[in-house]
Amino acid sequence: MSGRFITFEGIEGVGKSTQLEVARGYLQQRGIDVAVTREPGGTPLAEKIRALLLDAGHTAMAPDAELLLMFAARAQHLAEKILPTLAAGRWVLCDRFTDATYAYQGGGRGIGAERVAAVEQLVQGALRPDATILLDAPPQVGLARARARGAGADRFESEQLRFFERVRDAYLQRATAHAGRFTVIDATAELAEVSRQVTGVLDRLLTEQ
Ligand code: Z5A
Repeated sequence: MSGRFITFEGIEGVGKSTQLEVARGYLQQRGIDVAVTREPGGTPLAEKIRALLLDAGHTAMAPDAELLLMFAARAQHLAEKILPTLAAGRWVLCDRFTDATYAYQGGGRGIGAERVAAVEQLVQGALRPDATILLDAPPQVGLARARARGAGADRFESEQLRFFERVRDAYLQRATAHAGRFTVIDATAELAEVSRQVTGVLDRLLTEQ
């Protein structure tokens, strides 16, 4: 049996990494073999592309170069990790995937969904996540949480609030357009409540097994 592919999405600081760990623990307790990974990145080559993408010194990166680097990293990640892991019957929990490209490059950078869809088709064919959890919060909330950690801002984190508002709008449009795959969770809620809703999504997937 092939595994399930679950992605976690949302703007910066909404709690994706936190909830990925909650999901990992919950599934492992139920005997599910889980692999946790992230985008851009997840393999040595894709992590090198990630470093190029996040480097705040690359101020002149063209939007199409950013789009293609995201998908170059994704192509490697799919070939080397995601597809073999699913084929081995393991579940993959991924911190961001192509919905992030629709949101950040399509919405935030203004490239538009059609250009993103063209490259998605080239790189992924029909592959889509089985379920996507969108942690939704106003950008002010996510940015405040992320900045409280005190690390320096990368190339995306250096963007203005308006950029993150466009990203959030694009995510919510994706969730409406693909309502069967997405679950939108209010990420401003208490941690325990967000976790309860995340594990509810996992329970649904487990009963479909
Ligand atoms: N990017 C892109 O443009 N296009 C693409 O296709 C892809 C990515 C795949 C790297 O992302 C950048 O790549 C990203 C978009 C771009 N840049 N941005 N922005 P990343 O995923 O590596 O980085 P990130 O989104 O900045 O992750 P993050 O800052 O680590 O956020 P998070 O994982 O969502 O949050 P967290 O670390 O779990 O939580 C943040 C803090 O909030 C932490 O102290 C928690 O304890 C706290 N927290 C979490 N939940 C709660 C609740 N419910 N209440 C209170 N406090 C909470």
